[in-house]
Amino acid sequence: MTTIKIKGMTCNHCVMAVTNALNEIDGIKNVKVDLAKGGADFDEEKAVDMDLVRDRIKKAGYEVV
Ligand SMILES: [Cu+2]
Repeated sequence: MTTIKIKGMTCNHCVMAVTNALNEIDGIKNVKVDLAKGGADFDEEKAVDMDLVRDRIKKAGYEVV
């Protein structure tokens, strides 16, 4: 399991936006975004490029820290 910290999430809409952004990335499965912790957990079915993850989260309006 991979855990990332995400800055900028304030409500369940943000959780959904981040969840969708992660789910769209090839190789990422079992996404769980935690608003209280300000982070996300996911499994990598195959190696995932963290720069891509950062980029997609940023496009959704948030920041991986
Ligand atoms: Cu929100």
